[in-house]
Amino acid sequence: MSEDEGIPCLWMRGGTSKGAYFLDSDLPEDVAARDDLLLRIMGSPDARQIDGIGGADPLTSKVAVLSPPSREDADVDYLFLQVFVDQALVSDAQGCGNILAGVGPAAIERGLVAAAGKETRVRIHMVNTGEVAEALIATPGGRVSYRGEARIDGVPGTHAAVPLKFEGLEGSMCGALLPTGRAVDVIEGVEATLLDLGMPCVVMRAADLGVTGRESREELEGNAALKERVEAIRLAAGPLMGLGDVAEKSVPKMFLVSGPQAGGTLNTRSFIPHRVHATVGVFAAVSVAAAAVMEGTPAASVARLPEGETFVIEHPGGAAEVLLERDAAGAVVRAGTLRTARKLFDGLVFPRVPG
Ligand code: NQM
Repeated sequence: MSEDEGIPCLWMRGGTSKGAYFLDSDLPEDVAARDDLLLRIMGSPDARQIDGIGGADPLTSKVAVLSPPSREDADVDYLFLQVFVDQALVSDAQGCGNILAGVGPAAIERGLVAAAGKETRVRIHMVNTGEVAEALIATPGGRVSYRGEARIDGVPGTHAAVPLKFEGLEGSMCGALLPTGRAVDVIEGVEATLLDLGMPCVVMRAADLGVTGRESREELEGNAALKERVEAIRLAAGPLMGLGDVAEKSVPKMFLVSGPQAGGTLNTRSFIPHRVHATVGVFAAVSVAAAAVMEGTPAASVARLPEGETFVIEHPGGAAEVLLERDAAGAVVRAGTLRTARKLFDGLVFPRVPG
């Protein structure tokens, strides 16, 4: 199909993010041509993304590319791409657990996966990091249903629940849960945990950076000195985590943690990495929860640990629950969370003409 005729696109909310879901077969095979097309579709680079469908926020400038499974233990392949808003950059150097919530429904909508009974289990190969996630999708009468009673903070109303389960997330992009071999490093004079349980993250005490950790997204984004310091720490952490030069990457995510404010495990604000997250990333929340159970870490020093497996990660829009199942030695063997997703629009997208 030529660009002038439009490209089939599903526009969906996945968790607390929003993105364009494509079939791989509808996009150019050449990666540079694909990325150029996605920039033009989203309207990047432009702070307002005015000539594209992106929402002028990293959380609404996301892409999922779906294709038939390349492994036997999966039903569908999912490649996540972050389309930068104000830079001509498309990055596959992270996954995304919020957009993941829309992958099962999108795969069924597009006929890549057949609905099977009232609920369809979809095993999703997350191509960016190599693991397989499992999602349970409501499919009464053989069609995806988005209606239901599940509520997640950061999204108005209730929707069908999309439970997600993960295994083997350690070192998803960094090769090890603790890529420096230590639970605490000191960077630019700040204690930090550099870890990767599905998402490379740097976890620091908000107080060590001169803030309470209860500030709004806008307040933190307006604090130029803080942003500069966080970015300096991020640029130093990237190579230590085996990620190389991260100047043009959207990882690691930078977490400021503080004590719980609403009865949860701990309170977070995250730079992803230049804007502040309106809520919290899924794999990022799993990683921060894991940092909280490591002795001596900044996260452990502020956390109120749960009795059971449910960790409540507070964020600017409320809280997200993540489940961590640990073995006798304390290592996380399984993780999970509950999200919702919704089909917003199904049609053809018309990219800006190049040049
Ligand atoms: O950590 C935003 C999101 C994310 C990532 C980001 C995510 C995750 O909320 O799994 O979901 O950190 O860029 O969509």
